[in-house]
Amino acid sequence: MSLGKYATGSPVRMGYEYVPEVDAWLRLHIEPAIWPDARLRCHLEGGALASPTTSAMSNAMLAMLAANKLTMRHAYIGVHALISKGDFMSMDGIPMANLSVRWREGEPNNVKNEEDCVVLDGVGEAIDVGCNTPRPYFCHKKSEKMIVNTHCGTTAEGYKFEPRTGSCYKFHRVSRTWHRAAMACQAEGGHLAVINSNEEAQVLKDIFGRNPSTTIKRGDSRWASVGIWDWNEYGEFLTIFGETLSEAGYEGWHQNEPNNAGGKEFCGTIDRSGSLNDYPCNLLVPFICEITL
Ligand code: MAN
Ligand code: CA
Repeated sequence: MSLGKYATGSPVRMGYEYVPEVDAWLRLHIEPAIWPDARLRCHLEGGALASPTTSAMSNAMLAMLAANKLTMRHAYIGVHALISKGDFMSMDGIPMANLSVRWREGEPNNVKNEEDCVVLDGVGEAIDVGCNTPRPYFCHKKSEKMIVNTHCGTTAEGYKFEPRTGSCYKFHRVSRTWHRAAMACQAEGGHLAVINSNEEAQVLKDIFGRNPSTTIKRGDSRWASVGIWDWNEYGEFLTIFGETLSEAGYEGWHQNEPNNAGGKEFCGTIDRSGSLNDYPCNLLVPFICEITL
C-alpha cells in the first residue's frame, strides 16, 4: 500500500516488532526524548512505555538495543517513581520486584534525590536516572491495538476516508496545545490537517459539525487546530509543510482574522464555519489530523 508522501509511519505498524511470547508489539524509539515526552509519545501511538514484564519481553528489549547501534546503549523503560517517590513500578503498576529485571549493583542510588525514572542498559540491568535527559525509549502496544485500518494505512482508531479529497481524517476531542496536537497526529502516522481547497475546508467544517461542543474534552470547543503555523517568525502563516496559504490552496480567514489577539496568536485553527483563525499555541483546543494517501 502506498502511504503517501507525508506518511511518517510507513510501514503501517510504525517500527513495532511482534513479540510472540507476550502477544504484544515492541518499538525502540531511537530519537531521544525526555521521559515525560516519551510517555506521551507511546500513549499517542496507542501504547505505553514498555517494561521488562517477562523474560521474553526483557530479551526482546535487549535484542533491539543490540541491533540498534546507539551511542547511548540505554533506553527509558516504563518503570518510574513519579507517582509515589521511591516506589518504582511499571506503567501498569507492577512493582519493580515483580518485573523481569534487576538493578545494576549500587542502583537505585537516587542521586540528588532526582532519579525517578529508569533505563535498561545493554546487559539487562536497570539504573535509576533523572527523567529530564533525552534518551531512546521503548513503547509497547497490545495486539488488539494493532488492527490495521487498511483504507487509511494506520493502526490508529478513528480515521475515516473522505472521497471528496481522497484523504483520511480524524477529529480529536481531547483538547491539546497546538504542538502536542501535531505530535498526536504524527504518532498516528498523519499530520495536522492541511487545507488545500475550499472543498477541503468544507470537509473539515462538516467533521467539526459532527463533534458538537458538548463532546469536546476541556479546551475551547469553538476552534480546532489545523496545520498552519507562523514558524516562530511572528508574522506570516505557512502550512506545516512550509507553503504559503495561497500555494496550499486555501486562505479563508474569518473576517478580521488573523488579528493576533493579545499579541500571542501564532498557531492556526478553524472555527465552526470552516474559516481560519489565529490562536494561542499553548491553549487547549480539539484538533483534526489528516492522513494524505
Ligand atoms: C476572539 C477573537 C479571535 C481570537 C479568540 C481568542 O474570538 O478575537 O480572533 O483568536 O478570541 O480566544
Ligand atoms: Ca485570532
